[in-house]
Amino acid sequence: MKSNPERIQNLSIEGKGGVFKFSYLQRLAAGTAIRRFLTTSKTPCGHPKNIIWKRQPEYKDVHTVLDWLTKNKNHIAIGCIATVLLLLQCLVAVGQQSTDKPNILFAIADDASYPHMGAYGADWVDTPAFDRVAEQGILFTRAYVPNPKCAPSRSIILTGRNSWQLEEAANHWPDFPQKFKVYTEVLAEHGYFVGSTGKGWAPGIANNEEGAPRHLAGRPFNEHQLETPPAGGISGNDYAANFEAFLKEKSAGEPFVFWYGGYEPHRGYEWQSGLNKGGKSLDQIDEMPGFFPDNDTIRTDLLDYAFEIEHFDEHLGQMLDLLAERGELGNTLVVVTADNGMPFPRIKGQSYEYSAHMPLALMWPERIVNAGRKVDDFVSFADFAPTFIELAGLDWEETGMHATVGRSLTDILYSDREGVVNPDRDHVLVGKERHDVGRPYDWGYPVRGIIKGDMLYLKNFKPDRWPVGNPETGYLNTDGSPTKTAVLDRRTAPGQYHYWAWNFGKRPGEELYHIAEDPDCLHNLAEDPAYTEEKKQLKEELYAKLKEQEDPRVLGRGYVFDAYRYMNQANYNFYHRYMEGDLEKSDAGWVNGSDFETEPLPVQQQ
Ligand SMILES: [Ca+2]
Repeated sequence: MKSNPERIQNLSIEGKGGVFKFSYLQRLAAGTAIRRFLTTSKTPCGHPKNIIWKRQPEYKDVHTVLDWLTKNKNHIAIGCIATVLLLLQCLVAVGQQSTDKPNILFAIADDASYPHMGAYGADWVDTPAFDRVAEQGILFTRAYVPNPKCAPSRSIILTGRNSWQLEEAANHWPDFPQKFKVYTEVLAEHGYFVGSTGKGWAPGIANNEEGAPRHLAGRPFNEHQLETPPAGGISGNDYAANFEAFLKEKSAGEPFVFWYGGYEPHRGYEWQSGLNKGGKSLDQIDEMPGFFPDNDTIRTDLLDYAFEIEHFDEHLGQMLDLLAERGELGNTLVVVTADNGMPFPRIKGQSYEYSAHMPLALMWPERIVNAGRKVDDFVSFADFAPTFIELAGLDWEETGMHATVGRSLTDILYSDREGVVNPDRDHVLVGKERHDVGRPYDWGYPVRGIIKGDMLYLKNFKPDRWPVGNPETGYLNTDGSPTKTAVLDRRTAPGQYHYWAWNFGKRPGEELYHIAEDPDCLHNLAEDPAYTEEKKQLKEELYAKLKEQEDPRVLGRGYVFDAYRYMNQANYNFYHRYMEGDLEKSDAGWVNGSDFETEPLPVQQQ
């Protein structure tokens, strides 16, 4: 609906009682009249309100109502016309609001690290759709997910809170607390058409009071399937067709919020799909993380990862084209990112630079000026929900959601600046509790940290625990892969032990890295006297902020996170059930049988 306030303001209608002009003063009085109208059962001229409404055939359409009024002007008492016009004014206001509300397309890949999108210069990953969003919008260089694992990452996005503020939802595979309302539920209550396809909030259980699923990412649209997915390991979901089905079900003019949750590039991969189907070559990879040995196996694995990112991107491209064809791209905020770092050792599920640093591009053609900007402000995933709530014209306090630590990104969206737009956005907090099982008593590996400027400080609260899970249960917080196998093999290879130690060995209580110079986070500066003061300041700021956020881990109640039940019945308490022979290696289906150490490991020689 396109409203035309000027036409309404200048309208005159002749009725039995004379000429009614919709004057400026009457416009001013409209608010009072409408409030009175809405709180009484009759119009000023004595008609029950429902008659007025029934007589307006399609009251949502201003022009239809105007036509109806004009045709019926001689049969309506002038008082009623006045009332209808005042109502109309109200509807115009509502109409303008809904026209102004942007649509939101939130596209999230599953397990992709910064900087593995073409726009960041990764030549071995071809992502024309992501690059288009960056060129026609904003490319972010410092977007971080506070907790780099599927379920907690998505919980942060949906609630605008850090994972340590979400009780059970701090963990992977949780029972998502009913008390935490999410932005999709709020927008659905306020006129948005809400849906999702692919991987929504997962994995875990999120039910309402009646025990029915809440569908936190939005009502699923998953009916359409691909005839043949491009490679084994790639989902059969025809994401773009399901987005189209969603749009077809939406009423004209209704704003939408849609969650495109690609299952890619989550493992598993079809071995050599990047080489054989993606037309890639091993020498295209110009950088190899320093914590991996450089060999053809790992390069091949990386290309297979790239091939899956490209599938995610291909469907994003189809969605952008579809919106453009429908004329809806201009007023759609498109957000493209991933939930956590790539599914490789020392990355996904850890708290390092590759783990938490995410690709992020936003476009909104009608509102973002100076498109093609690069922005260096620190952005946290807790910032998404406040952005969407503000764009929907709502105050957070009225949503019923718990208080957010995020900050709406509109200061960046509405600015024309590149580089650092808002110097206050100078850090991000990170942290984790339990991800995958694999330690005695389903313990987690608690970490908190802060990324500020060029530095990453991490506090490991339980350095006596195995950071990726116990060796005898297969290091379960790293998905099985050719790279994982290659690194595990290095433990006993002469002169290669350090690869195993970086990826799977125990860690000290504190870590400090200069991520600009050492993005691989290999040179721990925590005990370097040159960094004593800097470390102290970062630690103080971290603890002060965590206390402000009432994090149980720094308030002496960290044990609550270990006590929350891991909700996957198939493999909760995996350590004890496996060690006692009740479970098999194959019950941890995301790793390989060869990942389990069969001999007790020697004392670690770090
Ligand atoms: Ca993930």
